[in-house]
Amino acid sequence: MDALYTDDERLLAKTIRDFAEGELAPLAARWDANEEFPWESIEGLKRMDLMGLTIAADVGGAGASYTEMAIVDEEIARVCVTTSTTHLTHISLSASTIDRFGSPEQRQRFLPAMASGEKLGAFGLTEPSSGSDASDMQTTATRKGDSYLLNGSKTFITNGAESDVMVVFTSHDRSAGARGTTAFIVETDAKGLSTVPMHGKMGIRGSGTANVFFEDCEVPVANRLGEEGDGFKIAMAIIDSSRISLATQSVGLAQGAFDAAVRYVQQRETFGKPLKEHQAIQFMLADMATQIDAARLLTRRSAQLKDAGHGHNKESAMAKLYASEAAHFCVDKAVQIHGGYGFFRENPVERFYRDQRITEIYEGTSEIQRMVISRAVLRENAI
Ligand code: COS
Repeated sequence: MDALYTDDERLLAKTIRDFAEGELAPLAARWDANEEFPWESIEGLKRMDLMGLTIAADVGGAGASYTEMAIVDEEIARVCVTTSTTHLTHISLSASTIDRFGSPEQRQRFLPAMASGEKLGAFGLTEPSSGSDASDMQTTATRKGDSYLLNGSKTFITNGAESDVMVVFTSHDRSAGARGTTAFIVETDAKGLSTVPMHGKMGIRGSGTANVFFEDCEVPVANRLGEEGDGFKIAMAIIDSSRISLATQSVGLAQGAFDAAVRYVQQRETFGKPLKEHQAIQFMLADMATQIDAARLLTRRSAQLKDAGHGHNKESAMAKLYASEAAHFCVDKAVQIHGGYGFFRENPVERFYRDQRITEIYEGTSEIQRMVISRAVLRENAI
């Protein structure tokens, strides 16, 4: 794969790898053990000019393509999945929605501070009773003069309690289903908005996850994204591209687990020879390497389609589905190769094993990806 990269892409990967290994790797275990939000990593990401990575240049971002994002965020996830989740939520879900669907005034008002990292973004879609069935929202928005009053709650919101800016999806007309949804940019210091951090996650334990409550939370009409009724389509379009980011995360963490396994098999001996000389181990490495490359190629294809302005609904779902399941395979084998040592907290593969599990659940479960892919396939082949 590396041979297919351009010189610039190779340099980008090396720069981010040095940053991630130097600044994120030493702290990743502490963030995980203490369920501590990775503020130090945000400082590093700001200094590396990564908080505005894919945000357009006219509002202060780096204007990077999704192909470049896939290189950068693979290197981050290879070392720290917590940082990757925090970063990708900020750029690929929150800022990206404002960048793509905000008015010129909204883009100028919110994006420069998000691109510099001064303001952190979150994305409020999931609710206690609507996850996969995303259009079944209970949070309401009621027009009152020049404002809307938001009432309801969101759950599992990444960066929820730490964010300054949250894109929030609501229903202004529950009888209209998906067509009755409306999106807003909400500043998290707004009166009537409160957050309660959620603790006790299996993995990505340093990333912030929160319940968010709205009680007559007043949001100006000027903060509405698009028109009333545009909300669900905005959410779906953003999730389509954000799935490329999540596929990237899975490739990165699978690569991290693989690299640890490859190091270990060359050091550890059993039955009088290094692990690497046992065929059972060699076959595991071969399957891991093949799945990682296939996942990376699917991810790169979906990024290239997006960068070229083509539809990528099916392809990003395929990348996310395959990469997250390949990551499942790889973390499992990495722990198996490490034997008892892989079962202990001091070993990064133990953390990758726990961090991986959410990749098959968030941004659409594997079952939702299969639903999206099969719908597209049947649409393309309709008779
Ligand atoms: N891009 C743009 N518009 C889309 C779209 C997409 N990818 N997918 C659907 N739409 C539009 C449809 O065209 C339809 O519009 P019309 O009413 O004008 O025809 C509308 O949205 C409703 O579409 P559909 O009937 O297909 O919606 P469903 O309720 O069947 O749901 C799934 C579709 C299951 C794909 C959707 O709910 C989903 O992706 N759920 C998972 C959500 C998720 O990932 N949650 C995790 C948290 S995200 S942080």
